[in-house]
Amino acid sequence: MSPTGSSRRRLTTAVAVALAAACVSTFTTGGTAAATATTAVSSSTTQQGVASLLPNSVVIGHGATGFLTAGGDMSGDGRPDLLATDKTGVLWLYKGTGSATAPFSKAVRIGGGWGVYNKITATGNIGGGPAGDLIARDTSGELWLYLGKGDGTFTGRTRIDTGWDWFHDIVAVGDANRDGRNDLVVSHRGEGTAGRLFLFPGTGDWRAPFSPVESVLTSPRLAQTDSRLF
Ligand SMILES: [Ca+2]
Ligand SMILES: [Ca+2]
Repeated sequence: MSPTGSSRRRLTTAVAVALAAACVSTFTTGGTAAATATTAVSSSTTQQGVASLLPNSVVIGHGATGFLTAGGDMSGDGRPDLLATDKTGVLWLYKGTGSATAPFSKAVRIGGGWGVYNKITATGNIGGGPAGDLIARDTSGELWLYLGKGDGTFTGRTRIDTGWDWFHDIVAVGDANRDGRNDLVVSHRGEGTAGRLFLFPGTGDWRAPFSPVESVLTSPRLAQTDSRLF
């Protein structure tokens, strides 16, 4: 079912805000994973004072050459964590500490074999389990769910869909439609002049984690070959 015009505008705004909020980390070239604390420049003396106390960037690790994703608490301590893969396909967990100067603990090895995926996204709790979950797409377009156990590890994977190689980007945006459950936004560049943006509303049920897809936006910008959501 397609959203109405007004609801589509609200949804598009919510998605845009959520996407901006999701972009809290950068993945730099040269094999360095760096978390960047965004510093807003303000004319407010108070805000300037606070901003002066914050670091511009904190290097948290080296050698991550695959995926870097954040967006959920995988360890069950209430603080968001970071996940990264290395060139050998090993997945590493960086537990959030809540400290601006040392925001993540030393990497903990989760396991190997993650090199079969061409997209890994930390979705937060999307399956109704005790902690943040992972969505991963393999090279044949199958989509897999890893339920977080709450101790930094995950259950065995569950295949939740096929044909997801049609999408170029898969981004966890939190609760974009404000129903209390986390969602996914995906894009398709299209074969013509306009690409499309879709919302997969979360259900909170790992056995069927998404409601039917909703078309959110059609735009020529999404058709550009260098366009990326994240
Ligand atoms: Ca955590
Ligand atoms: Ca939702």
